Amino acid sequence: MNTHYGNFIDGQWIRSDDINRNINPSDTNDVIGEYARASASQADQAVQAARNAFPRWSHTTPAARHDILARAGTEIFARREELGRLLSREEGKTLPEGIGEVTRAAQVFTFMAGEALRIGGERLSGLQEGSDAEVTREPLGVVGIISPWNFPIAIPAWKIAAALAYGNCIVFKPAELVPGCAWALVSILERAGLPPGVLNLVMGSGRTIGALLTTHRDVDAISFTGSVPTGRGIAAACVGGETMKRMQLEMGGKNPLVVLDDASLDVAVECAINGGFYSTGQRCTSSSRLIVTDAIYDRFIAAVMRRLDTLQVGHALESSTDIGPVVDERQLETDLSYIDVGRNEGATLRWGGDTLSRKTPGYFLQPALFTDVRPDMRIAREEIFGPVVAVLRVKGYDEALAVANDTEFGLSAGICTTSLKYATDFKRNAQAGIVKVNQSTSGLDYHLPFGGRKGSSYGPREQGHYAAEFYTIVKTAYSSAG
Ligand code: TXE
Repeated sequence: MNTHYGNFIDGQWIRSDDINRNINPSDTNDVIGEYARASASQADQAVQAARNAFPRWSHTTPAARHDILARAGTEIFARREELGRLLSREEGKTLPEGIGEVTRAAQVFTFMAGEALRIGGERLSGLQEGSDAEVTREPLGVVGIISPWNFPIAIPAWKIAAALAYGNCIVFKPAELVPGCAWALVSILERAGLPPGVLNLVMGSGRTIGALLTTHRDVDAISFTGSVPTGRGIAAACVGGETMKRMQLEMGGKNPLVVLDDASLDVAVECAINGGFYSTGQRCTSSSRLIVTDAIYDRFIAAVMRRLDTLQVGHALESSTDIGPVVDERQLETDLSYIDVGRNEGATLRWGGDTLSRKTPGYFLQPALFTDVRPDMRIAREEIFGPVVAVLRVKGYDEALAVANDTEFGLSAGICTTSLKYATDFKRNAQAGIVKVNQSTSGLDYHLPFGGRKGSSYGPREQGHYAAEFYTIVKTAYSSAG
């Protein structure tokens, strides 16, 4: 008998006969639990509950909001090994990666607890004699949070913690593949003392429950992370219905890592391995394009392949594993089809690319390294979202920058160089929301703004103090002595 996990609506855990079996991608015989799928009418109840809870929650003291968020952060941190294990079991990243992600979620709650206290405004002089002006920030109302599978606790954490810190109520719809971390997070926030209705969990399909949130008249804003096509559809729904919703969309990436002749080889190889292949390449900030200049090219490729020889692909919970499985069968098929596309386009598959058998049935894929990739090939242009990396050879820095920017995306961009001149120029001219010098394109700090440009993102940044730009609305008040 598998454990049943319900939805959370207006402070009640609600069971359902319609269930989603949560399967471990490292061992498809392992069922983590049965998670209730919400119906459309339950999602509607969740929105109403959030709407009803909003007047009181938005007027709670900052201290009360701080204490709830801080208690949640403390519990997440104390349970990081157990929750990290759950995360690795349902998503497939390695146990150290899973524990690291849970630790990050705890840090986000602790930081955002402080934001509840730090939220302030400005006082200015008005233009009329005796007139004062105040600019303050108020919560938006009900926020729909729609999250992807690749960071099952960190992404919900940075959206939920920010929404709550600034006084909003939430209906949260996690990705179908990772309900376990979502359920655990909501149950922690319930225990931390959130009043009923402030945070509601509706697990279920994007096309029904997610779409309902994006068109619902009582949802004021949507924060979404996921794929580009879904993001585009959500954007149209948010402005095309009865209400014009505020939205924040974090979507794909095709992030370049430029390696110049003067780079430290060790640093460049570690950046490429970490950014390209860790977390099974399933990060929106992954370095899926390595853009390498002529003189270092052969040494760099040889060194990357030597490192790939040392990496173990296997069960996410085994201590010897460096790279866990692909998240599910559909994503594995996508990865394999792009490996075929790369071969058919004339790129050279220099390393890996085959599926692997392990003791348990799972979606194990060798990392794939393609060389002789041209900028116009699909494997250089489209987000694959797997451990498949394209290497593009260029003559020098100017060509490297042009190739790096030749993409519809603009999330993260990295350069490995010891030249101050090129590092400075790259920071100025890379068309990306995040630029890294001698660091992996992945791996971000929770107190700094996160988001991209071009086709990668739409709307204000997430994380840090910048989260206030999305989760609050500005009010300008004028007053004179009566
Ligand atoms: O994303 P989706 P999925 C990319 C990556 C991956 C692909 C599919 O390329 O292969 O997306 O992943 C909900 N209205 N990224 O299927 O479909 C859905 O239920 C409202 C990149 O997870 O975009 C889930 O909760 N919501 C990305 C969320 O949207 C809808 C991270 C994301 O689902 C909806 C993850 C609808 N019509 C995947 N349809 C990154 N770059 O960070 C679906 N959803």
